Amino acid sequence: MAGTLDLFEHEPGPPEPIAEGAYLLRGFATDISTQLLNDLQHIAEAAPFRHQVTPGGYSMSVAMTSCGELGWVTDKRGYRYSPVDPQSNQPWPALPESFEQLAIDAAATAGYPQFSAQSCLINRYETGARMALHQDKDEQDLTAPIVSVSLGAPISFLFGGPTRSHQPARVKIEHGDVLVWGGPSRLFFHGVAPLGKRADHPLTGPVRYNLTFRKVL
Ligand code: MD3
Ligand code: FE
Repeated sequence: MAGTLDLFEHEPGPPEPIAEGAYLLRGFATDISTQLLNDLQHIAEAAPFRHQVTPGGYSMSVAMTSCGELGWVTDKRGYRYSPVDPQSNQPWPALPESFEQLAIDAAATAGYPQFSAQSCLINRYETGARMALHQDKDEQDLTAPIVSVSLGAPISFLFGGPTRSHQPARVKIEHGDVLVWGGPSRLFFHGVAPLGKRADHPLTGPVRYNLTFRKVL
C-alpha cells in the first residue's frame, strides 16, 4: 500500500554498514531532536557560531562552535583542540546530558561500547556551505570512533576511502541520521556537498547542523 511505508520512513532502522567499521543509523536521533536543538541554542548563546580561518587564510563556509572539554579550532597557526573558546578565553560550554547520552548510545549500537566524548564540534551549514574532502586526524586517539549527528535540512555526504584518489560515494543524510566511524574507516576521506538552495526542514528552516563527537586524547 502506497502510503503505509511512509509512516515508517523516519523510524530508526538497523545499523547499515557503509564502510569498514562505519555504520549509518537512520533516524537514530529523531525522537530527541527537539531536545538536541534546544540545547544547541543554549550553547550558541554562550559560544556563538563563527567562521574560522584555515591555516591557508581561507574563511570556512561552515560556521562552527563547540562544547565539552575540548573544542576544535583553526586559525593562521593551524588546526588544534583547545580547552577554551579563543573568542571569549572561557571554557567551552559543558556537553549537555542529551548530547552525551546520544553519543554513547549510538556508538554502543554500532559496536563501540567503550566510547565517551571529550569534544563535540557543532557545524552549521547555510545555503552553499560545504566541506571539502579531508581526513580527521587532529586527534591523538585514532582508535576511538567518531559519532556524527545530522539535524535539520538534508545534505549529500561524500565518503571516500583511505586515499584521496578513491572516488567518493554520495549519500543523502537527513534529520535524525547518525553515522559512526570506527576501525579502518576512522581515517577515510570524507566531505559534505554544498547545502542546496531548496534544502529545508520544519525545525530549522534552510539550515543543517552537524554534531561531531570525538575522543581526542
Ligand atoms: C568519515 N563534518 O567536522 S561528520 C568534520 O557533516 C566533518 O559536518 C561533517 O567532517 C559534517 O570534520 C561530517 C561525519 C564524519 C566525521 C568523521 C569521519 C565522517 C567521517 C571520519 C572518517 C570518515
Ligand atoms: Fe571530518
